[in-house]
Amino acid sequence: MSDDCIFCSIVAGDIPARTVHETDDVLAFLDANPLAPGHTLVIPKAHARHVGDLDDDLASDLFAAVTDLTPRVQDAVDADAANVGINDGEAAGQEVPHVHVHVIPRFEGDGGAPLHAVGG
Ligand code: IU
Repeated sequence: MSDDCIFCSIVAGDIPARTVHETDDVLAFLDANPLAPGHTLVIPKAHARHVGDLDDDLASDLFAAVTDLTPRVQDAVDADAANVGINDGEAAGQEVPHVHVHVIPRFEGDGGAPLHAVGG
């Protein structure tokens, strides 16, 4: 846990979030400023700034949650597809310095931006 990390505060329950999935190591919640209905963030509970900071077990658990959740999130909002991605580092658009995977439902003809604009 990092004291000044907003996602660590969400994990600790100090800041409310709309949780959609939780295990011992991983939390998924709705993005507070969604780019589309159902926009979900999947995070490791342990603080890590970059994907390269994750150990193999945690990376595996995180990705397992993403593969499980992505079709469920799509179904929940009747989406046609999803952007699944990580902004890793400030220059890549990472605003919150705690690893998070965006799952952004997409709809045919929604005119939304592709992955390079996620969270940017
Ligand atoms: P980024 O990849 O670091 O740019 O994305 C950060 C995301 O975290 C962004 O989509 C925000 O809307 C989202 N977010 C949030 O859900 N709750 C918060 O309290 C804060 C950011 I700060």
